[in-house]
Amino acid sequence: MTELTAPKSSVTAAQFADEIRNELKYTQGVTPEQAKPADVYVAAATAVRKHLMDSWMKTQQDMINGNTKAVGYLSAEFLMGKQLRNALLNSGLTEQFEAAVKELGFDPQQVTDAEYEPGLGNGGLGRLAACFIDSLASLGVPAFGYGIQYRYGIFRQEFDEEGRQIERPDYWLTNEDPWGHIDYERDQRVSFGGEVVEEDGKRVWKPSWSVRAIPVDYMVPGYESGRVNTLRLWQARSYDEFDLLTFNKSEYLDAVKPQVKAENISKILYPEDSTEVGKELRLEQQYFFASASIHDAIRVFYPNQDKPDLTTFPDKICFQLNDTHPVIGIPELMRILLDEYGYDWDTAWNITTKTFNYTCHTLLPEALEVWPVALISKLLPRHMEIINKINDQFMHELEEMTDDEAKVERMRIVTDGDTPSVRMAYLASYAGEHVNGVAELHSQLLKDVTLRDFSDLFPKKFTNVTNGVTPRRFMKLANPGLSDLITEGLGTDKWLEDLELLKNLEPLAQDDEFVKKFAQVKYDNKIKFADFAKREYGFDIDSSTMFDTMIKRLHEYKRQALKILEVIATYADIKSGKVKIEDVTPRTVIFGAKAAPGYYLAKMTIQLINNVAKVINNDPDVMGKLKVVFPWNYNIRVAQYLIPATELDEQISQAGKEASGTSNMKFALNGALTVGTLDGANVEIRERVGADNFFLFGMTVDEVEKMYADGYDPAKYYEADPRLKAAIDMVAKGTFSDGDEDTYAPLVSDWLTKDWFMTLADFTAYHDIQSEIETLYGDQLEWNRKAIINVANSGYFSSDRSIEDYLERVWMTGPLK
Ligand code: Z2T
Repeated sequence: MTELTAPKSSVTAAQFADEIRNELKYTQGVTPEQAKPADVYVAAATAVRKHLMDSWMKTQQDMINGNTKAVGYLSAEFLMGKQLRNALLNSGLTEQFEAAVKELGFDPQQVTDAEYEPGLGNGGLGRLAACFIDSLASLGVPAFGYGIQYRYGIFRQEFDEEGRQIERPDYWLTNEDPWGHIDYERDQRVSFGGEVVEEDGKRVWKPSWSVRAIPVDYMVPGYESGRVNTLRLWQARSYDEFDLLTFNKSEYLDAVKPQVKAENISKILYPEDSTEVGKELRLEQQYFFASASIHDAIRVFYPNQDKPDLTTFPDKICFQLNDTHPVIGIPELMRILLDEYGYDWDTAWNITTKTFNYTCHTLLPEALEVWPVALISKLLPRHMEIINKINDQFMHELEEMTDDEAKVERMRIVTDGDTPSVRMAYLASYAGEHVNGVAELHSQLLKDVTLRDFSDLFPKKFTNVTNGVTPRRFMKLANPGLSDLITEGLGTDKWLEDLELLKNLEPLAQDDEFVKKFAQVKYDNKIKFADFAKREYGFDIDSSTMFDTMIKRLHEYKRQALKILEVIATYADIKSGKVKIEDVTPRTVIFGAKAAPGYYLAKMTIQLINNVAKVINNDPDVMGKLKVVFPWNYNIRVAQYLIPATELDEQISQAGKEASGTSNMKFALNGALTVGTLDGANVEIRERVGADNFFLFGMTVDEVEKMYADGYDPAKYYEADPRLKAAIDMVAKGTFSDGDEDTYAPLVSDWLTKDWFMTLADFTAYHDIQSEIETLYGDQLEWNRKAIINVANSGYFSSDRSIEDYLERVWMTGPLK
């Protein structure tokens, strides 16, 4: 007989209920009768954590004693989402939990709702880190995630009366966090400032202030692997010495200043996604977690050794730099080896260059981190010396390699000029053993454009690892209906560990019975989302309409403007009578997006979408055929409801701008069809699911480049397409601002005169593809066949596959033996 459900823990529901009662009493101090759902949540979390404890301890032991190189995933962001359901799934306790909670008189849904979602990331990059540590644990690879335990995560988004975004602090630790545990006495001192002096012919750093980095550990349970890895997030605290020092000078109020300064380091996540913010505090954060993590790895792998042989360090662990945020770790490891352990430069360099690898997540020049030499010198003077020396060494090496002086000059890690600066991507590309992009097209463009000189001279460094997503959270947990249907269709649930097995679903796309079941699952998910949206937001959504979704950070390059302009154009067609209301395919257009608080045009786009919604949703002429909804505060929880309910997925960035995208993968795996450009991982998704099962439109990278070169004039497109003109005119004339023509003037002016991401140039093609979409949608059987083919061919986009690629191409390690 085939096994249809994941192996369970041998614990019975009754035993688990007792464990919860026990935690209610001894942790929460309440009786089951007094308990609130939040108490039951904390109790269940504490209980499940105990179930994971033996595996966690054994994994740590095996990691230290075994001979398998570990991975340290250094990331400023880990966007984990809620933990309870994931921990239950991976420990085989889901059914026991459901039964136990009901026995105690509670609704499991209410209990899991009581968990506050940790939002320690901005978007794709942070969620990728979370998917990767899930896959590392599931594959049994010894690994640490290293990051920052921010006190405030990504802001909570609200909309005001005018539809504008309001940011509220996300004080996520107000409630109990049963998952994070301080690892006492494993703290690290991280120092800043001061000067470097010459002592006995050696350079010695005399910092002026230090903070305590306290590790808070989170268990990362693997699915069916028996392994539990660690996510170690550092919290900044002050040392008591500081107030004593100041206190002695009897400056009472000043006494707490150093504390405040120290604790500020882990206070808040910077809310910018793919835009650089050259703030001092941000560099402090980066150094804080990079330094603490590297020291921690030395402590873990060379326990109780005063004079460890660190030439073996690259055999113990390799660090993956998740974008440039932790790149200051490179000069930090050099400093540790040179100054703390007394190695000579060449030995230190040899160790360091075998230890780090770098993943780049962008192509936008404005997103590449550059730190002024003056700032680094002030904050980390010894590191600046080391970076300068690395730069000198690099320049010499380059002069040996090439006669092209202009090229050597272009490749400087430390630039000269008015504001000498350090290019962190260049530092990482020189010192890192491997450099990778996050999708085929992105990696190619890195080699051809962004890091071209580097790839010319060091071609072997460069590789691609296409992103992936964890099927445990984004299929099994988010979409139990589809998961059960897949398991039924395949006769096994092994696909959750080997997602390529989905391929065997492909024949079922021709089985009408199966297709109908699939359609029913999708419909049920739409109802579930509509209920959720009613409960949480008060929206009235008609589940018989097409669910058309665009969820991602709000960015000009992602082109939410293209989507909303198309909606407006359709509305204009309805108002003018050009389109008969009977001929409109009923759609619910759903947006989810946060804008960086200082990103003016992005915030204005949010305001526009909200006001388009207000007008269209309330216009009787539309008869509910077209509806725009914008659930505020889009996060992992919303994603888990929305992605399984979506039928049409919007991936409409300007070609060459989206490094990969990962929601595109989640949508394909949950049976949505994608309308998209040839950008990021869309290219690979389309290759796999087939051109017939993907709605392609828009300019290619080459066409975009040519248009920039020839000079782009958006006004030409405005004049040429009457629908586009009508839509922009509506915005300009105040249809969505109570007649006020100023409200969106900056946006309109940008569209007509700049339009850097060529929204207007792609508008007509985007509209044309809509009729194809609607024709197909009219044939539900065909639509769902194509959706199944999408699911069947997207197994490649499991983050397990991404991790296997990293193991083979970058880390050169594998599972623990
Ligand atoms: C981010 O989420 C991404 C790139 C960044 O470049 C920064 C952040 Cl915070 C510095 C995204 C990419 O935009 C997206 O295409 C990609 O799928 C994701 O990282 C994961 O690689």
